[in-house]
Amino acid sequence: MLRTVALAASLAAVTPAWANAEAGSDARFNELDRNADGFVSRDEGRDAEELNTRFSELDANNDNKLSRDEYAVLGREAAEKLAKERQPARRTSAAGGSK
Ligand SMILES: [Ca+2]
Ligand SMILES: [Ca+2]
Repeated sequence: MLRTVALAASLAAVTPAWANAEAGSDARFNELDRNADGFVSRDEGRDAEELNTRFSELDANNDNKLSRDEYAVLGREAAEKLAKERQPARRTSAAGGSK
């Protein structure tokens, strides 16, 4: 029982370590929000590669700017992707299927 709790705690502690100036991170948001109004406008996001094609999609409330929360979705995605990549790919014995 105690073991489960300890495992959950250690997992939670690991999460924020990757956050630097990567796409979706808080630091990156601050970088993009040049006028520091708490939103990344379309103009501010123009140079951001990660926002080029996804601005409208991320702008959940359609006010043409991304709040910290809306932008953070990118970070969550990146974290999930990373987690998936770290998991060993499941191999079936029937390898060699062509696509
Ligand atoms: Ca701004
Ligand atoms: Ca918005």
